[in-house]
Amino acid sequence: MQKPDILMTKPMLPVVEEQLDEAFTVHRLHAAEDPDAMLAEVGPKVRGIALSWAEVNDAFLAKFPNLEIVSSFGVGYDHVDTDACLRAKVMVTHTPDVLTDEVADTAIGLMIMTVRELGQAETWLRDGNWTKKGGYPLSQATLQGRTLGIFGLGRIGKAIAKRAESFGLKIAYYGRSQQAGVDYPYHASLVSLAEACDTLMVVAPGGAETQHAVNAEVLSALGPNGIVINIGRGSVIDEAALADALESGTIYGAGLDVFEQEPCTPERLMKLPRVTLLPHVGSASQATRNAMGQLVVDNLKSWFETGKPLTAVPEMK
Ligand code: 8YV
Repeated sequence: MQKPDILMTKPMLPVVEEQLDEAFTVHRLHAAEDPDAMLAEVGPKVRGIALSWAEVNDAFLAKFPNLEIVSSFGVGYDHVDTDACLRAKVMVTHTPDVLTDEVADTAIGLMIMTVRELGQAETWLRDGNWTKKGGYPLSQATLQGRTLGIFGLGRIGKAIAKRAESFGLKIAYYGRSQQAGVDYPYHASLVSLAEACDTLMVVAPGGAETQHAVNAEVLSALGPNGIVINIGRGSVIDEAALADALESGTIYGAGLDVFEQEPCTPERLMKLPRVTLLPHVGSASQATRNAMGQLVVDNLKSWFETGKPLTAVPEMK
């Protein structure tokens, strides 16, 4: 039987590429000398896409008249216009669950790093300041007694909440709606959540609905003891408003794993002392990334073998 033709938009992990090559005829967009010419030639043959970090919209879909499925790497899929995919009758899958614990672990690590300035303390030691100048200055913030406001209590948000409970933090949340069976106090607006907490954990997905949801008003409601952690998407925070709030002392500090224009990190944030910045490493262990990649492969195989995906995005169900 002829192998289905699929397109890969960027290089993927070796374990993924090996399996895709075995099951499919793979066209590598990133390796094409002339991507437009390549798409014109293979576009009509392509039935599936193994997607990482490419935008899928009407114009992109128009190049693939016989496309059946976009199998996207990552749990977030704000780069995929699902309405356009529904119109084009293209299935979209993502890679939930397999990264939940890893991202939650990273979120807690980033929160503690930020509150207790652990990255800055390590730099102090590495720069020889411990011997030259003495101990690192006492952190003016502590984790103890904090209230964690979670923006986006989905799978990852809940895993973060579970961990934070064991640290003795009080927890509250905001999301599109109050969740049945969840005992944490619910706030119907982000400003109300920010008023009620001093540590705002952003786990919300990107996209138009959450664009710049964390704005100057929310930051002002968080207050001078406030710390913002973002492990979701950079677009959810108005970065200029965040830099203003940090510079003016409107809030205390921030820990960011995601940014508006990755891989660029704003100079203003880089200069601030109580800010911890990570290069989008939330899910970035070999084991977890392999598991995510495996799900990209398994969704494609399942689709072409049974006509059903394993982990369709909610809009498809
Ligand atoms: C990955 C992520 O960094 O799953 C997501 O939505 O943001 C991360 O796990 C990304 O998807 C792939 O590079």
